Formats: sequence, C-alpha cells, structure tokens
Amino acid sequence: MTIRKTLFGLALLLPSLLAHADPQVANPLQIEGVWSREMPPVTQNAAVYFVVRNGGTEDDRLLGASTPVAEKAELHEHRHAGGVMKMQQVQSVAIPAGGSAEFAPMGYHVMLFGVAKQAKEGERFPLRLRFEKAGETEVEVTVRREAPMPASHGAHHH
Ligand SMILES: [Cu+2]
Repeated sequence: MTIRKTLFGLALLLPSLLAHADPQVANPLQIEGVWSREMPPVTQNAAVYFVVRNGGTEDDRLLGASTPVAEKAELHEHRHAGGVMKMQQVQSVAIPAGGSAEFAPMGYHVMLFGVAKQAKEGERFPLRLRFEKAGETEVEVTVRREAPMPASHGAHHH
C-alpha cells in the first residue's frame, strides 16, 4: 500500500514539474480551467471539464482523450431524454474557428473509466487530448470539490 501510494504520488508529481500555465496552449487552441470533481474513493469513474478556445481560422475537433490514471477515457455529453438526464458517448466535439467548446457539468465532459485510485482535492493528473488539426497535447487536471469560476466569466456574461 505504501509503495503504491508513493508511485501514485510520483505519477502526480512529475507532470506538475512541467508547470503548465493556465490557459494551456496547443496552437491555435487554448485549454482553460481544466478540472475534475473529487469523487468518493470507491468510485471507478470521474469526469474532466475545461474550455477550449480556438484562436485560429480553421474549425477543429476534439477526437479523444487518455490519461494514465484511468483505463479508458471517452467523450460524453448529457442529454435530456423524456425528462431524464442521460449521458452518452460522442465521437467528437467541434471547436469552431474563433469560437470555443465548453466541457462542464451537465454538458460535454471527458469521462474516465476504471480509475484505480481517486485523486483528492488539490491533486493533479495529466490528461492527453487528441485534436483533429492541432494534434495531441497534454494538459494538467486539477481536482476540485466545486466548479472553478472561469477567469473570463465576468467579461463574457455580464
Ligand atoms: Cu459521462
């Protein structure tokens, strides 16, 4: 158990040595506010949320994701179906040129399956995102109890 904990600690520590700033950049895309909600230790699933802004002149698409902390990662969306919220897998999420795509609770999210050990609030783990045009990039996920307030929130909504 101690060894396992130590290894997991190292896995969490190494990517943070690279000290990603926020927003994290995969030109011309900016990935902002990458977070995951802290889950109970027995849970096998988790979800990751972020905003992708496309500063380029070409549309792009998020095609997939992966992380060493989970067996599998899928792109999901929540949908109202017959008065019930349902989750379903999507093959890609469009990031329009000059626009953005928001991954947030009750909307799009990256769903993690087979999480061996849930991270605690304040811990970080790496997530690899695969875009059709911008290619692959690794971002750092921060585990939180509550959704962070986007830095740009005020500017865009008030
Ligand atoms: Cu999901």
